[in-house]
Amino acid sequence: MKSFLRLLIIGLVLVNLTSLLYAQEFQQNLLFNYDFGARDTMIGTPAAWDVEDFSQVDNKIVSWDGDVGRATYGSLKIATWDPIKSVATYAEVIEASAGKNLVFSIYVKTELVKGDGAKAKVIYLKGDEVIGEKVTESVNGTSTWKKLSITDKLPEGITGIKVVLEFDGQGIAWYDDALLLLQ
Ligand SMILES: [Ca+2]
Repeated sequence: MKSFLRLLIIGLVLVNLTSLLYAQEFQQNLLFNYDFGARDTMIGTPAAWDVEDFSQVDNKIVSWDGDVGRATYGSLKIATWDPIKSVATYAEVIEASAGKNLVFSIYVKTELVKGDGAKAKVIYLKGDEVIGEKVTESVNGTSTWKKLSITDKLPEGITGIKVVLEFDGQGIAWYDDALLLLQ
């Protein structure tokens, strides 16, 4: 009985340790609706991602796609026959401080995209002032889900980070599974 109790306690400690490690590994993503699973029912675009040119939402150029997704259903879709520039910004500025290591990634899928294509960037802010930015590579043509990444050390003076998705060209592009870690 005594040894059973001891095993039980060791077991409980191990379970706690594992869930702690799990939590540390998986709860650092600073973006809400990073998997684009949630749709803003009023507007019809992915929740927490603001489309800069609202006429693109009205014209169904930028939308939430419930059928296409990378790991889970839901993505942000841009579909246009005419060449356009489109910008979708994450709804919040993420608090940041100098010296931390930034890891950002997002997956992009494209179909018959001409022009510069789909990319993402992080903009560094000091209050409202822009003090720098890092841009991912661009994806055009036809491509299955491709991971775009940025790693960087945050500069002096930084107070916040803006995450931006950009599209420049024509064709169809989907964005999914965004990740932002500050370590
Ligand atoms: Ca998804």
